[in-house]
Amino acid sequence: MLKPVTTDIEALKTLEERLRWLSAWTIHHANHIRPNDDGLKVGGHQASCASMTAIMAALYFHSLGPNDRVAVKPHAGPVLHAIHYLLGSQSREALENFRGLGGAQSYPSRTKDKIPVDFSTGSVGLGVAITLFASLVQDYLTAHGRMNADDRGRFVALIGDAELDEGNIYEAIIEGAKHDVRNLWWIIDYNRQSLDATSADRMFERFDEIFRSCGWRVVELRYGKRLEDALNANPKLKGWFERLSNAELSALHYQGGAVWRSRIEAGVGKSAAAFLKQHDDAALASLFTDLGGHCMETLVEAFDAADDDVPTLFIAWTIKGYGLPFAGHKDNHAGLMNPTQMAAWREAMGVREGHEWDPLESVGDNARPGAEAVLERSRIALEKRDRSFGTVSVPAIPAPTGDEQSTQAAFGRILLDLSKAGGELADRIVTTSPDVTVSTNLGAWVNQRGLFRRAEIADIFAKEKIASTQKWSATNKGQHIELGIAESNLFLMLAAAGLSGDLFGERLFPIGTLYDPFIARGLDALNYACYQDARFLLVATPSGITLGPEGGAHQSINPPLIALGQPGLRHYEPAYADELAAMMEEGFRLIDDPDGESTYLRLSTRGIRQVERTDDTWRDGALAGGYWLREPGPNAEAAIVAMGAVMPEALAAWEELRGDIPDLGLLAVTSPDLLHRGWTAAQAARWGGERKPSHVEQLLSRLAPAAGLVTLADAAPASLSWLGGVLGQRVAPLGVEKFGQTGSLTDLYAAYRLDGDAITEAAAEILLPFRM
Ligand SMILES: Cc1ncc(C[n+]2csc(CCOP(=O)(O)OP(=O)(O)O)c2C)c(N)n1
Ligand SMILES: [Mg+2]
Repeated sequence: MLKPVTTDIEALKTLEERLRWLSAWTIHHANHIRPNDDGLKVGGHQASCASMTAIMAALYFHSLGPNDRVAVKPHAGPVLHAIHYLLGSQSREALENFRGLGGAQSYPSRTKDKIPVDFSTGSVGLGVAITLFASLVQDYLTAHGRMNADDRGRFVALIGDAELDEGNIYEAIIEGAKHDVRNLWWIIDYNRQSLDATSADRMFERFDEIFRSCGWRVVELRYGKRLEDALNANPKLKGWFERLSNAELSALHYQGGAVWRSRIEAGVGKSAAAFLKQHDDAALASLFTDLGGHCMETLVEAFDAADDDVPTLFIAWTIKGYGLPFAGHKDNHAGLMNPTQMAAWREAMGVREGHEWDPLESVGDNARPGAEAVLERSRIALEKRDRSFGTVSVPAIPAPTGDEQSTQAAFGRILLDLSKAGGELADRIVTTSPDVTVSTNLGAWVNQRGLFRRAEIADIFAKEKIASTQKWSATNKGQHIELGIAESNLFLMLAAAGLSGDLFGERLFPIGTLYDPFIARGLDALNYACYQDARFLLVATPSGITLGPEGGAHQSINPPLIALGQPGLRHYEPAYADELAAMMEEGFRLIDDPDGESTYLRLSTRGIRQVERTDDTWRDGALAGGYWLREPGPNAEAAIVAMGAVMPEALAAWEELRGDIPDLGLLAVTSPDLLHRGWTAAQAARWGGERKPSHVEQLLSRLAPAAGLVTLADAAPASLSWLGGVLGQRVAPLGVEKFGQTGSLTDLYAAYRLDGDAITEAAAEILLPFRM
């Protein structure tokens, strides 16, 4: 890691003040100065920023090197922007447009902000945990010889103390302990306030124990130098101070010197008399704000001391709203200084009116060269490496052969074939699963490519010659990262591995597998991964009531609807193995395409008879969201529209009904998501004068204008029922609306109306207007 030649504490303090000013001013400007045409509160968090300006100054202007990556506490976004403003990498225009369209984002965003943001944050806890998985990806890349060990960086999370209530943090550190993660610094802005109020005292010291037991070093920065000296000189005062509850302490910080004095007199008595005599009220208030997270010497010393790769938790005591009029007030989370308070503070900071945006305004001639030198040094230290990471060619993926196949088995087969064939793509695939590796058919791939662990782990069962189809030894060359059952971790792992090109200059092709209903378990982390534009394949299998005897707790209903509303994630639901092969090829291509996205494959364990293909014309349609599996005739009054594992029922019904409905068509939908997107995009384009119909419009216009659609999906019927809105056709939607249960396929399809009888009845219903 690149370190500055000298440590200039005074310059860092100067820069800390500038960060506190600029972050508060950016928020103030957006709320009180910029014209506001809709009357909505713009907002921002001046107190949350002031809480960690010293920590961030010490970090960015002293400790960070070019390979280090940081997840910034969401509400300290304006401090990150101020840092880049001082470094010259953020424009005044973006700051003036903070929280406006195209301006600096409220919470750091990799995709929307113009400054380099390593990890987006916003949903508290997730930004913290992703750093752990990014460190694991770094270890993976170095072990695989894709990254030079000297280029390894440190992953830093700047954490609000209330974020420690988020369970995903503990799920992550438990997984991290198993994988012996390193090069992590998690720094808690321990201001003991959350959004609503001051935090509960009962957790004090518990966090240390939790982290220590997961192998972390815990460094508590409770006192600054001045306060530490004063308290050490007076043990009674120290004892009294340390017994104050979070609420009492915050209230005192808000109330100020006179109240500190009377409380100390009452609580400590005579032995504090000399101490109180030496300090006037202002000095008292200032002394007690000298907590570890505000003391530059303390911070720099602590960061310098942690120069190994042991994962380290810093608990830096701070005051929420440090230096601002509402410091310590329990209601200050979204509090904004009013113009009068801001003007008074501006005066106190020595900022001239009209010069509020000047980067080094109020920095005297003596201090300026030092501050400029530190900034210059930091600019060099933070310069990002060139991250162009080339492209990987995706080979054609042949469909597995076999008259009867399930999409889940075909998935396992495709990966096995890819592994055997070898090549660049196969070598860059990294698979991961939360304890469902075997049951999602990743087993054969893992047997070929092995589990990844930094330190080798022997397969005891194999060593003892106990028969098993599954090899379970791990080496640092393995390509499967096994996770415990914590689906949130799966998505954070996919997010980190899916950003590896940008973070490390090496593209990986991550594939995560889980059971379809448990997407809901990690949904926020999935959304978080997509929000950052991480690229991966998500293979959710098995799905739906087609799971039969497994029962309702494992039978998913609504994931296709989730996918329909999830940006950055393309849903494909194949019925046949050749469709799946085409979709995986497309999914891999999309991972590497700058304008691509991630892909969600919803698969099934139901073995179904494969269709005979006479040509390849189905392929483009399947990749675009649907194709006519049985072409409609010229005057089709109806079509069956089916998706995924229920295709045999649709085909059988088509055979049976086409005597009565001669032009009946069967539309295989492979992605409601893509069809819907294409539909709305075509409408938007028509608004702009372009008249090209969308894929779904082209498909459905093959039917008579008043034709009816029977839609069929092993999922919420709304996944397909919207198709009626495209050309105004009648729809009889079949699908699953109640929780599933155990049963044979025949029984369940009959009970949930996914069988031939249900299709016939539904067809009769939609044909009624024609036939009356
Ligand atoms: C998952 C999630 N839930 C709720 C929120 C709303 N929220 C934003 S900040 C916050 C509390 C922040 O407290 P803390 O982490 O201690 O930060 P600080 O005191 O430094 O502002 C809450 C509840 C959120 N951003 N994300
Ligand atoms: Mg807090």
